[in-house]
Order: sequence, then structure tokens, then C-alpha cells
Amino acid sequence: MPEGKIIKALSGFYYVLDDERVIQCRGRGVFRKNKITPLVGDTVVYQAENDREGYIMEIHQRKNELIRPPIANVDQAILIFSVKEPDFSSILLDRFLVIIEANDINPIICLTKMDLLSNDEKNDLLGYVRDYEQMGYDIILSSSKTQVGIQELLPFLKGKISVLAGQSGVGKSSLLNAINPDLSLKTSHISTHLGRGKHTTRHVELIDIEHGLVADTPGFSALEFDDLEVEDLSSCFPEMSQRSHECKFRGCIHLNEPKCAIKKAVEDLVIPQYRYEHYLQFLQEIKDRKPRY
Ligand SMILES: Nc1nc2c(ncn2[C@@H]2O[C@H](COP(=O)(O)OP(=O)(O)OP(=O)(O)O)[C@@H](O)[C@H]2O)c(=O)[nH]1
Ligand SMILES: [Mg+2]
Ligand SMILES: [Zn+2]
Repeated sequence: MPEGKIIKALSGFYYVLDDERVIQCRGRGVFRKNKITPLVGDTVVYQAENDREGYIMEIHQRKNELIRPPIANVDQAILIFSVKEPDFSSILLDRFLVIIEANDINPIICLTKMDLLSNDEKNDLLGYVRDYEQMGYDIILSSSKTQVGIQELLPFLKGKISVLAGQSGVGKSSLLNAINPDLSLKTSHISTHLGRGKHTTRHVELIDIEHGLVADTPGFSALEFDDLEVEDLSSCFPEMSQRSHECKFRGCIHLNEPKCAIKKAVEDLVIPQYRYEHYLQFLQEIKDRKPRY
């Protein structure tokens, strides 16, 4: 039976790309029964009914999977944050980073709408940029309006499967349109976003761009650390995981333990105070999470 990759999921149909053609498939009933949902990015075995329609019979083992946005087998996540409208939030960025790190996906940070910042605001932002670079993250400053940073982003996309992730209205679709105007992805003004609480992009779809595949996704605002345990959290903060072997106690969660290298690094201003505060907040959220059975 032929194989292909799901590039779009919409209204119960899965669009499977096999070489040059796209077959519109339904999932087999057995998936629903076993609560397996085929995801965009899945490599699947399908049975063709004719040259346009078919059934998904089997899903290959996934390298990774995200719940929000729902996608599998991505090489990297491009985390999109606007610097204004909505304003930049380092705690939201850290939330996304933790979830991406926990899934072993390489994150790239892209800050959008740089054209909306005054020079003073730009200087404030550069403080954050330096911090995140120091932690080892790639961070790109961009504007879809003035085309700033667009060229810089292109080499990251080549030959990879990337997912764009970020809140609604930060400019994900606009960014893809800036890379390739032929895409003409729908975008919409922020006030309509807030007013109706709706996303302009309604589904996940992999798009062929710059010799890679990129998933535009609907934005989302709530993110939870569903699968993360207390003792795993600091491994999602690279500047902490680098130093945790220097803590006196093995399995130190950098909270109340004596001779903790992380708390020392925060005191010495080597680790930014806000990163440690976010760490503590996330730790508490994980502790407060309702037990699952
Ligand atoms: N000034 C400025 N506005 C931008 C920029 N990028 C996007 N916008 C505006 O921001 C609004 C939202 O952009 P979208 O591209 O629809 O945002 P999105 O992230 O795709 O939103 P969802 O699909 O709902 O998740 C639109 O009004 C865009 O014109 C930018 O670089 N500069
Ligand atoms: Mg969009
Ligand atoms: Zn410690």
C-alpha cells in the first residue's frame, strides 16, 4: 500500500501528500476506537479508493508530537512573539520554551512587529534578546511590514519541518506571507481578534516554503505543562541544566536546598532573576496540577 505525509487536517479529512499528489483521506474507524488521532506531520499508509480519495490504514511511529498545536514529527518550532499588539511577555515565551524543550524540539525565537517599537522600547527589548542569546537560543527580530529579519529566517527553514507557534494575532500568517506573497494566507487585525476571541487561521497545514515544510497554526493562549514532572522542569531551562551538576544535592530542584548552584547563579546575576521567577511559578503549577488517573 502507498505511503504519504499528512499535510492538512480539516473537518474529518486528512490530506495526504504522496509525491506530487494529494489524496483526501478519512481515518479508519479503528483509530477512533483506540483514541488515536492522525496528526498533521504523520507518515501514514493509506489505501486509495481512486486517485483523489482514500483511507488511512496505519500511522508510522512518531518522532515527537505536540498537542497544541496538534502536529507530529517536527524538526523545530519557530516561536513567534510580537513585541507589541500584543506586548512581548517573557513569561509566555518561557512557557512555550519549556513545552518545546520538554518535547525535545529545537526552538527558534522570532520577535515580530519590530516596526511598532520606539527607539527607547527597542533598547529595553535588546536586554531580553541578549539574555536569551546567552542561554543559547537563536533569536530573530523581524517585521513583516518592513521585511526586516525575513532573509535571516530563511536558512532556518531549509530542508526542515517547522511549526510556527504563538498567540493569536502575533503575526504568524503575516510572516509566511512576507516570505512568499503568493501564499496569500488570511490575516486579520488585532481588534477583531480580541473582539471575537477567534483565530484567523483555523486549521493546521504544512506549507511548502523555502525548500522546507512550515506549519501555520491557529494561535492559542493557554498552555499547560501536562506531561512534565517537578524534577524534569529545570532541564527545560538550558542555563539551569548546564549548571545543575554543581548543586550539592543530586536531584536538586533549586528551591530550598542548601548549596544550590542555580540560586547562587541567580544571586550573582548570571541567570536572570525573571527566568528563575518563572521557573518557580511553573514549578508551583506542576505541583498544583490535579492528579490524573
Ligand atoms: N505593524 C505590524 N503589524 C503586523 C506585523 N505582522 C502582522 N501584523 C498585523 O497583526 C495582525 C495579526 O496578524 P496575523 O498574521 O493574522 O496573526 P496570526 O498570528 O496569524 O493570528 P492567528 O491566525 O489568529 O493565530 C494583522 O493585522 C497584521 O497586519 C508587523 O510586522 N508589523
Ligand atoms: Mg494566522
Ligand atoms: Zn540546585
